[in-house]
Amino acid sequence: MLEQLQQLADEALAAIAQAEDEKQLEQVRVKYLGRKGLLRQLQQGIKDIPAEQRPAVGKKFNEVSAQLKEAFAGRQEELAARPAVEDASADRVDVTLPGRTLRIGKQHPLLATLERMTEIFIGLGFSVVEGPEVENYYYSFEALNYPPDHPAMDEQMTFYISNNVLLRSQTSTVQVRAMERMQPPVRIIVPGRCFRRDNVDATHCHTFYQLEGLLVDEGVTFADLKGTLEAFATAMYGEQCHMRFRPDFFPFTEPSAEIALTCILCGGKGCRVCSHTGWLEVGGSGMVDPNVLEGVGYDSERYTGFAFGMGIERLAMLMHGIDDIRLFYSGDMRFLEQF
Ligand code: 2NM
Repeated sequence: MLEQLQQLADEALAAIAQAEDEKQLEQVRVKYLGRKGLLRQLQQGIKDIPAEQRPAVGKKFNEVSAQLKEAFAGRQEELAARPAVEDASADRVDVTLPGRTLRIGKQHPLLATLERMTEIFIGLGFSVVEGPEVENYYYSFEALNYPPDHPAMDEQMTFYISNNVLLRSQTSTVQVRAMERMQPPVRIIVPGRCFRRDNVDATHCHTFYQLEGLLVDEGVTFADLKGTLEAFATAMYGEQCHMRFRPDFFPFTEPSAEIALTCILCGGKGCRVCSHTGWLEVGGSGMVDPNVLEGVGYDSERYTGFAFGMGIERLAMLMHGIDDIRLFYSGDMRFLEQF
């Protein structure tokens, strides 16, 4: 009992000394000296100890109680006498502390890539056109010469809002709308968000970005298409970067070609990223099908045109050596701060 009492006294004295203002001190007082305080609680145990020890313990109780009351009064005086300036000094600003740096945002790597591509095509005489992400069936398929039930539609599985309204799976829809409004010469690029019903993995996402180009005029040839894309490849990745065409199929172009660029990571020598081919597929292209031109009211005997489409994510991934498309949409600052 004596030991417990001494322990309580030590604890209470420390708490009194540490109380920083009158309010804290009062809390300490209530805790130890209050009517239901710890000292009282301990005191109630006196009746359980042997009678011959009671006088000594009782004496100690009185001593501790007096000691604590004195310490309490002393600390109370100290706190009351504390000069006002000391209060103020607690709030003083330390002007020598380093400042908190504001986090300044910066451009997302996808947008940076998109803007670079856009600038290159503007330099080649194209202008930028934008259009709706939600489209109807006509602009999505019919106007682009998709026959009903054609296997090429499989690639176009997208999100339907109703039978006739869907999220665009390519920005060609906007080019059809632009052609309806304009007369040749047409020289436009359409950057924008597209959607498809793909399972998400390292190279696919249900939402992605595309840049499509379209040029319609008298006497436009396949050579113009090839020259334009070669000029783009050089401007984007440098003199060592070249373009390769291989036959492909799209309903809206005939003939059509897959676009591949010299692998920018290995310079065409062959590496893991290009599957040791030295080439990277970045999109598709071709001569606009006469049916598409006639569909927007152009005379396909007089006008010809070329069109192409490239995936922004793909180009950004190649440029920065990024191996997972999902990183673009993760919002992970550790990823984004690297650019
Ligand atoms: C591509 C590939 C090939 C394309 C065609 C048209 C339009 F509107 F003129 F028919 N716009 N974009 C096109 C052609 C897009 O993307 C891979």
